[in-house]
Amino acid sequence: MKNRVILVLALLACTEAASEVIRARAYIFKAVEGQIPTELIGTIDFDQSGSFLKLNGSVSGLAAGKHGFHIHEKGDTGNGCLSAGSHYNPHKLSHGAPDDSNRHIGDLGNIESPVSKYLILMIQASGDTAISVSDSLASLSGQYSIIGRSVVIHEKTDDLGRGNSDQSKTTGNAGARLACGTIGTFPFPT
Ligand SMILES: [Cu+2]
Ligand SMILES: [Zn+2]
Repeated sequence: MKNRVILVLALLACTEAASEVIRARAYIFKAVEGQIPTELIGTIDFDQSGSFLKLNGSVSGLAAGKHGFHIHEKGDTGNGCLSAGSHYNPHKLSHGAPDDSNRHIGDLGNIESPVSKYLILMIQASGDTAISVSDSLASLSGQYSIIGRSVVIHEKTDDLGRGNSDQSKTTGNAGARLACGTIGTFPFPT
């Protein structure tokens, strides 16, 4: 009897561990002023293991340098990505860096686009921007899940709440929205 109880508990533990990995994806579209974006410029995969969230993907066409990278509260990418609303911030905290305890859930810092190797030839060319971000606050599960919300990529560098601008503590003064995509669950092949 005791062995059977242990076996059942072990099986339950396995099921629990297996169901802990959650995946999602955001197809990233280039923002078009006043419109719903339609030009696909990248994909970002989300992979959650316990409280550890990993984002992997790439986006094309971004200018070299750092770009603010956030989860915004709504999944609506219309009106040039403005319909996605503000940074996802259910706890009403200040904008900050990913490492800060006082930050929005959506504050994932910056992604960085490499300087194109063709710049020396004065040819305007921008390669793909690799995205590799991890976070342990934003999550694909629970009450504050980011599924159904949006990823937004900004024109400028997010100052991580440390700038002089009066927008520093709300948006990181990251400027216009260049691209966005809704975070969704899809039937991933196994
Ligand atoms: Cu943003
Ligand atoms: Zn923020």
